[in-house]
Amino acid sequence: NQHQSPVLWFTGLSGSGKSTITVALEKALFDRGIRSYRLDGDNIRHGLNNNLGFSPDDRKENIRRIGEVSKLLNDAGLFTLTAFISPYREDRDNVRELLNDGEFIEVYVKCSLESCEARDPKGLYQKARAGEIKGFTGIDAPYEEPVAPELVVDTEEKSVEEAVEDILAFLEAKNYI
Ligand code: GGZ
Repeated sequence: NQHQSPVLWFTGLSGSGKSTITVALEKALFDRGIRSYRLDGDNIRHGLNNNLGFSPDDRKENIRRIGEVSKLLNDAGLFTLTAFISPYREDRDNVRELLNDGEFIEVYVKCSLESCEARDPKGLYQKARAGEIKGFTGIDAPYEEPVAPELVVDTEEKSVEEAVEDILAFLEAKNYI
């Protein structure tokens, strides 16, 4: 099990901090000589998945494809860090099934809707409240919390640096790094 490259699957509401944490984690891993690759909306939803929107079916297909890409990156020996809301438990579990035991690390980026909405970095919650965006996660579309994630990172309690430290400590304890 030593130095097995995992897929770190970050899930949580919009504005919970998934992207920020994966960017900081990528750097921290790089500083330790570990190459990782991040998948997020910028390199997936604008490319491979640019034909998908935010309906339940499209989100399902979004996550399925990201799962398959993660498996390929993982096969190539890279640490893979994914930052998608991935609101449906079943879809996340399907990715878990796709990978070998121990290769899927579900990281729940926990942050209350109230805090995410207060942060509203892109003004999307405001638009969703105004009815300008329909089917926004947490407002009028569901988010199914993980039942048994490998890790929970509470971004109301912890800074980005602390979150990264916790993740590194987990990876060390489990001999991934
Ligand atoms: C949720 C939406 C929506 C709707 C656009 N619901 O804060 P962001 O902007 O950067 O993160 C959100 C991102 C979610 O894309 P994902 O691929 O992670 O979603 S999923 O896993 O559910 O497929 C948000 C923006 O896209 N966005 N419309 N209706 N987030």
